[in-house]
Amino acid sequence: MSYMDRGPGLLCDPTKLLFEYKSIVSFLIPYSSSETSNLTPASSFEEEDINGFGRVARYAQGEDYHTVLRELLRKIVLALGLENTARFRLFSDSVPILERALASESELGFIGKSSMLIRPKVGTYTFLAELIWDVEIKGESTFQNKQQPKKQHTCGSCIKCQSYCPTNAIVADYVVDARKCISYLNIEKRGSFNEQERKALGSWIFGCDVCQEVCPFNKNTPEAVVFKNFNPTLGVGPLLSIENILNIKTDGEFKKKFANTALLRVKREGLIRNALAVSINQNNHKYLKIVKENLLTDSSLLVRTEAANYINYFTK
Ligand code: B12
Ligand code: SF4
Ligand code: SF4
Repeated sequence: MSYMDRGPGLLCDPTKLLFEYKSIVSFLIPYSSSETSNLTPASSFEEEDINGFGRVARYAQGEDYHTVLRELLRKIVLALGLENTARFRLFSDSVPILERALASESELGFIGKSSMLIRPKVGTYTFLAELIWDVEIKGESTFQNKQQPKKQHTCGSCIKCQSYCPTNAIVADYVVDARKCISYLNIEKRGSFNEQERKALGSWIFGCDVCQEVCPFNKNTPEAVVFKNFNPTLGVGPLLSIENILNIKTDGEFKKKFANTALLRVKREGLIRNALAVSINQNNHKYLKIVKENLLTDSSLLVRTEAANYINYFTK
């Protein structure tokens, strides 16, 4: 995650992203709800029922949000007739700016102890995106309007996200130690896992939703606000077959299989690494043949290393 290592100067200064910056418009786009009809949350499956499959976090189950959100924001600029006159840049999870702090300042919600931005009645299953431009927005900011202080929502005495986090990654209220977070390990981390990291994954092959599944703000949230492109039937859905992943032989095949999904980020070798880790955690040795025949001679050093680890684990 070295892309975030830029210091407060870049994280907090929009002129570093657009020199002519005058204002930022923050967007919150729901991708899932408690009523999502086509969705069986990956975490709702019992461990014994999903042997041979890896769990996928909700945000990655439908179409790739990077593409969908850029397109959406571009349409908004077009609809305002500003595409040719304004200087603007559109972002979502792509640059080192404090998206949750911006959303909180824009009063789209509040930051919960899990560090997620929570919008009451909508929950946490939301993406954040920004339009940074040289357009001055007239009118009084409600944030600066001290006469009408904003309604304060908080987590109260709840600590469910901390108690249920499988790796104790929420080390204090509002503080996530990314190195312990499953979502870091199975998406952002490059290279091999040590034993502790491998165990931490459990059955999560891409992302993790535990701290959100237990959050009371995600109960009784409406489907009506969920953006249709994030319907899990349009992407990979909640579970991935380990065997299918281990049989992906080339990067080209991987890109084709996961085109327009967020899984492209982890690359073929990362997804195979995760699949082997999940299989060890599920005590599943039925892939020994595929691993020995295909993966020990793979073009990727990471895949060869993880293949050797898998074989050692079950044959030592
Ligand atoms: C690095 C990163 C991660 C890391 C570290 C996460 C972390 N909590 O630090 C890892 C890989 C672990 C991760 C995991 C996930 N991530 Co992430 N991640 C990011 C990324 C790229 C940067 C966040 C970051 O570290 N910023 C630096 C720190 C210092 O800032 P911060 O976390 O925003 O929090 C600070 C401020 O909010 C500030 N603050 C707190 N309260 C207030 C109040 C006010 C008024 C102000 C001014 C400031 C302020 O203090 C906080 C601590 O310093 C953002 C996109 C972005 N550019 O912001 C997405 C983002 C935070 N991730 C997102 C998502 C969806 C996830 C996952 C749910 C994915 C998944 N299902 O697997 C998990 C959730 C884990 C969790 N509990 O946070 C969404 C969150 C949407 C939301 N509704 O909150 C974001 C915003 C991407 C997006 N555009 O939608 N992520
Ligand atoms: S995403 Fe998973 S590992 Fe990360 S803080 Fe939430 S529950 Fe813990
Ligand atoms: S689970 Fe509880 S403490 Fe954690 S973010 Fe949700 S309301 Fe806040």
